[in-house]
Amino acid sequence: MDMSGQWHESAATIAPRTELFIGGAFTGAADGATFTTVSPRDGTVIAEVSAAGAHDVDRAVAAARTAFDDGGWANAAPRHRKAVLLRLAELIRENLEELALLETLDVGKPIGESLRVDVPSAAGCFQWYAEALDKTYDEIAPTSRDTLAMITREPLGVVGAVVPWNYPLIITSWKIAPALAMGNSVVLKPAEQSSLSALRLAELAAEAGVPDGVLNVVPGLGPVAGAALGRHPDIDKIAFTGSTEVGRRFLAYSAESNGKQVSLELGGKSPQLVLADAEDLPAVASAIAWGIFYNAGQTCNAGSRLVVDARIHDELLAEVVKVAEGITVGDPLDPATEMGAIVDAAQLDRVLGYLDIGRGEGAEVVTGGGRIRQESGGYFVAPTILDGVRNDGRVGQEEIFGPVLSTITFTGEEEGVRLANESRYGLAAAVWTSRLSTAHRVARSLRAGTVWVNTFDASDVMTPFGGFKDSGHGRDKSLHALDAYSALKTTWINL
Ligand code: TXE
Repeated sequence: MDMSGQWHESAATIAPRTELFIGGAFTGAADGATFTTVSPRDGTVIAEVSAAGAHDVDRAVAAARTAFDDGGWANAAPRHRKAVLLRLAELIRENLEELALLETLDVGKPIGESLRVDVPSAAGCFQWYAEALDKTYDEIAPTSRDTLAMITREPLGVVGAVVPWNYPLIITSWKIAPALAMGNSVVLKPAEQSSLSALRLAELAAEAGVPDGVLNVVPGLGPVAGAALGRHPDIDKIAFTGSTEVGRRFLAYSAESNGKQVSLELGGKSPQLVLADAEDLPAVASAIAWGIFYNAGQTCNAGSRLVVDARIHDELLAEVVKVAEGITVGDPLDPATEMGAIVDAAQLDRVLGYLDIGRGEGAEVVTGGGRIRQESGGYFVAPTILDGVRNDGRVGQEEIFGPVLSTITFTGEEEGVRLANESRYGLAAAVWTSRLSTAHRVARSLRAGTVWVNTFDASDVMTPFGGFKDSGHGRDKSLHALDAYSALKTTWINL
């Protein structure tokens, strides 16, 4: 049976939520503004989505503040918030197919991945923070016996979450699950390419028992709705994932407004450092290929630089090419598809532009190298491998955010580590070696928030994720994220 038929049918009949979600209800923008959301799988319009203006952001922040001050969520027993967030995790799982379809239609990722990875990870994230929140204790300082000094965590208040389109549900859950767990109210702005799953999520949160106004969603354009959140005087914290350029704007918005906290998870140019003694090159090659071609390279920690010792360059690259050429690029609604579309026409142009820049810099296109499946109307790029890339050139340094692997060659561990670190980014890095001491030594030398040894992309909600250098600061996931959504209060008591 052709399973894609079933998904095409569902896609034809799905009726996504398209309005702003403020104070527990869907509502249009005050001025009636909308923007068009297009499916990158075929270039067709999915829906017109309400575009929040500054006035709508004000309404959402006011609803969030009122709900926070009301205390129904912030002051509820942790056990109560836990039950609600567990119910939300369950509702996400019960609506797996609908959420997966929204995600795939909106951003063009393969339906199999939305079903197996994106939706279950989001549910798992809510579940994990729900389970954690009534096991988190406060502290008493070891002061003298005639005083008691309690150190307690309190919610920050109103949190603004501004997220990108590459993993809409997952990255949203990384922000709002710990924020809600700690008792904050949230105003979420999804990326303009990917508002649909966020709006459905808000509805499910309400169904789970999140009180009106505690979670608001304001789709809209970055420079309008995103900037209004960044500059809002009544938001206590912005949690942002996106480009380095926009991330820095949020620091400026904060400085210009109320000095709100800002946490930034930004871009990357993660090296796959393969030393000459790496074992099992076919397995290494598979990890390298999927480390860049998964989600069509639109992953902040994508292993976009293959930094390989000259002694194994030819053998390894041949294996990576084999994997790349075996990847099924196709209709994201077809369950057999392994790599889907680039999110929109602008991003497609950006990726193709980098391929021209690479050629201009003297890189050799070993496989791929351009747009494919153009007849579908969608935005597809072939898995592409560039060889002979200069680490200090543009394709060696800049985040392409597409299915393009840049190969850089070195000789000896020292040069390899130096090249791996010669990047403005520091989100993630991997080292492949068969020697234990080398693995530890190199892992210590790599300047990145996550280092993988003989693996790539291992991740779990229980481990922190975030960057060094221009990849930002602050960490998503793990118990450490609870600190990012709470403030410490010290209370002294005279005994
Ligand atoms: O990101 P933006 P874009 C990188 C990647 C990609 C490039 C551009 O290299 O090619 O960024 O992608 C909101 N004020 N990453 O343009 O613009 C926007 O609406 C306030 C890496 O999509 O940073 C969206 O919600 N907000 C990254 C969010 O910022 C603004 C994931 C992210 O969009 C704004 C995505 C403004 N002036 C892109 N302009 C990662 N780290 O995973 C935009 N926004």
